[in-house]
Amino acid sequence: MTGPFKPRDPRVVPRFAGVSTFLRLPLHDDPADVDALIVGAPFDGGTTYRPGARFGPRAVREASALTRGYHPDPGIDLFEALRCADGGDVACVPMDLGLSLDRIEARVRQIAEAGAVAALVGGDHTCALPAVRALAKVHGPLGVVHFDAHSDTYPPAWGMDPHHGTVFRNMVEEGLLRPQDVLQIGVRGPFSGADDLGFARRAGFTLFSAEDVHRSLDAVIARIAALPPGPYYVSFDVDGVDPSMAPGTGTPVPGGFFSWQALAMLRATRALDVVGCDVVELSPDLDEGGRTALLAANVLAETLAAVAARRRSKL
Ligand SMILES: [Mn+2]
Repeated sequence: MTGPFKPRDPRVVPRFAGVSTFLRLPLHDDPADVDALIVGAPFDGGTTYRPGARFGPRAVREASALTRGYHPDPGIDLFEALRCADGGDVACVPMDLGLSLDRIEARVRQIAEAGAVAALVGGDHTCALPAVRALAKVHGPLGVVHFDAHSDTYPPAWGMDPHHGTVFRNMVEEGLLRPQDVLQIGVRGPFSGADDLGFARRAGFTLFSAEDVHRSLDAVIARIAALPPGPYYVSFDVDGVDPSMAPGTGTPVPGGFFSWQALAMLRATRALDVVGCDVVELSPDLDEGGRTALLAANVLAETLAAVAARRRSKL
């Protein structure tokens, strides 16, 4: 084991100075040395509407200037409890979806085989598919807590499968999930048709709309905490959050949950064995004042803090 894996001290190096990294952490390539490795997946070739998520990792690194380590709930210093590092970016190829997904899968598999949690910063949601492929190979079928305006279980588009709106269907079809342990939170209409959520429901997913979150946040949190044992993946599409708080995304949908509700729900994942996570669909060119990037950076920190709290509870 090497390195302290701590952010630079902001009272020594100002937050606005230096080279940007995820959560102001050191760059470190080898997952064997850390508990969690954060990697960028700068790829948006699976996008069906407004592109730009390829610039997400870069924006999250810059927004990470304002992230901090001590989380008062659950009372844990993320960087004391968990050795984390910025593992750089996967070398995605902008005009080759298959090659890009293969490279993401290889990197996530390397991280998982080293025994570390893989934290992916996208990129569009297509990036979650190779991540889950890799994690399922190492850990077996996964449960998922999936935050999103969309179910992403939709049919191919223009003959293309996968794209960023198909990946949770692809995961079921490939046998990568425990579908009864999948929660989709924030999904909302209007839809293209009455059966838009049919695949998800038939697969056995449990769905909570954004309105469910607003009306019954505590029930949603309780449902997350009550998920059965097993390995889990946490997938966070920033468009689950209301566009007023997360405008920087390609396919916004009004009526989303709020950022504080997102963070509260992420905290509930401390009840789960999370082996991988992502934050995806941040499109910085569409962001106003960088607020969506700041949200994404905090989603990343909150998810890892939950991982840290889970480990502490098992000690
Ligand atoms: Mn999505």
